[in-house]
Amino acid sequence: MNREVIPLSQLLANDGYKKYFGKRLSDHLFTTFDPERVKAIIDQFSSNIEAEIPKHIDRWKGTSSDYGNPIPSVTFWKSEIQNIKTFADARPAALLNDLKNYGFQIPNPLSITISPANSGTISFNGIKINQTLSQGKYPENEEIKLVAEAKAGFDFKGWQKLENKIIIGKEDNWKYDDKGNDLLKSWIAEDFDDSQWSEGQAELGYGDRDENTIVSYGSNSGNKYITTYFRKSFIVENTVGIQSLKINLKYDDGAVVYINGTEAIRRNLPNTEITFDTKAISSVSGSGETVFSTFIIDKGLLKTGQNKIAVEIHQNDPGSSDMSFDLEMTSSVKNEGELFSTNQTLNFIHTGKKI
Ligand SMILES: [Ca+2]
Ligand SMILES: [Ca+2]
Repeated sequence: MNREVIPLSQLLANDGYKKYFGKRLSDHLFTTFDPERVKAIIDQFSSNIEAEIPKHIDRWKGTSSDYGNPIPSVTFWKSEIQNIKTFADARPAALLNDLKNYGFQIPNPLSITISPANSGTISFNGIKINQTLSQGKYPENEEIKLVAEAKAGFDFKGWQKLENKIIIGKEDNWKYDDKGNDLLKSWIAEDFDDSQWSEGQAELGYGDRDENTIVSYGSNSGNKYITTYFRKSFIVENTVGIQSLKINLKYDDGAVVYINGTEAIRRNLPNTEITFDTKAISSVSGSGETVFSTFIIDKGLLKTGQNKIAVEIHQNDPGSSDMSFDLEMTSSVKNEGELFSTNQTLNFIHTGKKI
């Protein structure tokens, strides 16, 4: 065991400390280590140094040191950043699961929205939340204390219950084109005619034996189609009252998601124009193959009535053994009516029920 770990493991033998440590860890996983926050910081820091990377690749080419080999290419550098983001997505769930071994109960979903956006902050068990929407999990039956603070120009009105509505469920049916054709941009449009496309239940893909629908990669397993296209119509009864919109996406290896013709998510693909032969930056492997990554989406992309969603999944290599796609879309909806509480401080036990 590492020397550094010994004091912690001995402290954890104390029940009071174990309880304190697990609770504090859960607090930070919901706030400080919220994947959306962490990924935004990773993006910010990587964009700060991106312009310098080619110079450093050039400078250290062919050298070696005890620290390891130099970065071989910009693509490699980007794939390493992608790996950190995948880790950030998966880490809170892994740690919360581990807390069950320390006497904590199962983690339950928890979502907190500040409405309207940027009107204030919420302190969550003493840790300040600035972002409009915090979504994650917290161990069941633990105490949570929220304190709302309005920014200058706003007044605190109260706490209101939000209801989570599933707009598109996991394992739903999708139209798909797995012919390896270059569809250019027409297929993204709302009014594109996909009546001739195949249809099947998600997960769609091949190679992992967890698919409900196996799609084609062509006739050559060493030279598979890079891109497979997916589309779906869905109904939103009323956009009024929607506070936030979220997509949980399972993708292997890269994905772009369009809602009503507008790009809403791009993941593991270059920031340049995407064509049918654009390869994903890196391969998705390990836990990244089974987890759904969460994306907060601009709710303004939805409209009341019929909506269209279009998704392109890109392989990172024509020899890649697997391809996966599934998607869930959920919204947080405000119920009209009474406020839950008008006290700025709200204490409650996280039972897993909505508040
Ligand atoms: Ca793959
Ligand atoms: Ca799969």
